[in-house]
Amino acid sequence: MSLITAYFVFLCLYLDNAYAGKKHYDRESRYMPPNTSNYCYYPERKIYDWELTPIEYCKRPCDGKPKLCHITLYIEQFTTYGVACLGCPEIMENCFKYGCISANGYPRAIISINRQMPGPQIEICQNDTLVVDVVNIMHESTTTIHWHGLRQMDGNQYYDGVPYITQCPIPPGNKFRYIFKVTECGTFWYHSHTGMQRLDGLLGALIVRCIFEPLKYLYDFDNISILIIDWTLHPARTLVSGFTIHKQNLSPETILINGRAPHYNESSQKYLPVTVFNVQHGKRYRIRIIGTCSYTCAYAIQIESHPVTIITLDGGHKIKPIGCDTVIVNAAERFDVILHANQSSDRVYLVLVEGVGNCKNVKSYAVLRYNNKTVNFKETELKYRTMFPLKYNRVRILHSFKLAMLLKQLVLRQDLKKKKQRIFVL
Ligand SMILES: [Cu+2]
Repeated sequence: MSLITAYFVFLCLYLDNAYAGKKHYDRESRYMPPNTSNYCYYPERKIYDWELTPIEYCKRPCDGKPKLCHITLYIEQFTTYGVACLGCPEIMENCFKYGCISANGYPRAIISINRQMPGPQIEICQNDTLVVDVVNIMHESTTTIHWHGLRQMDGNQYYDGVPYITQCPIPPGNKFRYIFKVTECGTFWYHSHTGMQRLDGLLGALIVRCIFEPLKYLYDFDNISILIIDWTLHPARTLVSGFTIHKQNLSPETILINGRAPHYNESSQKYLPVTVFNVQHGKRYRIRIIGTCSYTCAYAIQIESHPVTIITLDGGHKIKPIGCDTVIVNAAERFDVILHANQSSDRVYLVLVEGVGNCKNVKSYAVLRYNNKTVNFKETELKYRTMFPLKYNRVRILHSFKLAMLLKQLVLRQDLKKKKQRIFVL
């Protein structure tokens, strides 16, 4: 009897190995994560069920107890300044309605995530396991999501989001589950890695807080992210078709800060709301600046009357804190800075962004206010028009930029130490 049992066990093991071997060399399975089967179905569309997505579930002080964070991202063809914005800006609250992506005040085909642009900010702790169901409800495009800055190690390579390399692109009407443990911490972001979908808004912030944060003593709050999105009035595919060397200086039309840019609506003589950041007087804020931009230009960022201190670069790379007035951000770079809210709380301040080089005519702003002070968007708009070009040494910037390209940060930081006004280029 025991001989028969032993024979049966060996037979099972043999068949299992043979199957695993076959699977390993199977051409199709190269693109599939282990333990999944090919599936193709149209997801059940419970319209608006993303409103119930517990995106806040993992946002917490990091105590070293890892969580499993399961969220769903619905990727959809959508529009800016669409029906949900009806009445905006005459009826100001409509500009903040769910599904209203006011952008720069013009309707434009985009790709939204859960009807938001940028997509929902994912906030987790180091060592959490992220489970993201990406549901493609676009009609005609495939998609993938790349988690920018995260090294997908230890079997996570299937979830890096590079179509045809690490996964099959997700066809319309299908979903794909990304599942990986996040062992790094810092400021990251996610975006489509398919075609030019990133230029159409398929992006969002991914904040991974450290279990042990040695720079915690430098700030009181960690709740502000600034996403710089370069924006055009036309969808990306219409811009790049026939792209030739003659069009290499292609520049965006405006810059969205967290999805909003200034705009004057002539028919109603009203001003579109821009993004407003609120601070409490006397407190110090960790601000995560993310270059969610796509063009070749860099962008200069200044927060009026508020020099900042840079503490980390590109995720969790900590540097010796360095003060500066202007931060220059290129596509995909991240800067974590400290802002001390120590100015007069009687007025509002502008967060100014301006293109560098070929994009020097592109500018935008957001508002920094103290203690929930009411913002008059007409006043801020009039002030904003007087504030450009930004004051910083452009020659030095370009010079520094070349240096940075050659020698990365070392020489540049030495150079900055000698100057009165500090500009930071990565
Ligand atoms: Cu990226």
